[in-house]
Amino acid sequence: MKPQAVIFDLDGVITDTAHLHFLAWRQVATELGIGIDEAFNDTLKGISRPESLRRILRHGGKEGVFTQAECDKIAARKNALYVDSLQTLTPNAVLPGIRELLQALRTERIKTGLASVSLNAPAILQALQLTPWFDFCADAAQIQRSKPDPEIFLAACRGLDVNPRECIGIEDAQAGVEAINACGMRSVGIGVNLTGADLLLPTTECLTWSRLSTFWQHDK
Ligand code: B16
Ligand code: MG
Repeated sequence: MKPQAVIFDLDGVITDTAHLHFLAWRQVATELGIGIDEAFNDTLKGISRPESLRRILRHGGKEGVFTQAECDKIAARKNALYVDSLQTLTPNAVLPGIRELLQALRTERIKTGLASVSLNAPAILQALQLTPWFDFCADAAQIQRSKPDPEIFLAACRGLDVNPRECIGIEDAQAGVEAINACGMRSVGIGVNLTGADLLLPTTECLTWSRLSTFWQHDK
């Protein structure tokens, strides 16, 4: 028995753009007189851009200080800084083991999907030269709710025409693991500080088809 599809998160699973998000948010936050560090940035993983800004303002005690139009402008400025930093992204930035896994899934005829809430996901896949390896990428622009809501994973399942219960989801963020679990998929967490994942692997290097296949057959 094999899963019908494997659905990937982008940031932290396929490539590590979390640091680039951090640098852009830190610059914008500093301009607003708010300090953020990498530990705080970890809590923004898998969280949409507007919701990330809300959390940063709350963190800095500035919730409700800015109008919606001002918030939109701040978020746009962060995105401009972030998009600029994406110019440094090349195919070398694909995390270890990911290309091999995508190759193995194609050989096994298992569908592949992307469930990223990043509006920049298509450009990132393009820069990594990974676009042709995905059968369907859920469109973050159509999503109303950020992870931990399962909406983005369910959209990926719909686009792939698969049953969530027959799929594996891979995530590096706590909110993402909760989103996978909430739609009945089997969850694989990447990292050490995650709770609730059906399978927890320390790095993407351990993310082989052989490991996923054993997990699917024995832990399902
Ligand atoms: P953007 P994922 C998420 O990507 C990031 O983890 C999160 O930090 C970011 O705020 C969010 O995308 C939105 O990204 O500003 O580019 O639209 O983990 O769901 O792949
Ligand atoms: Mg992530």
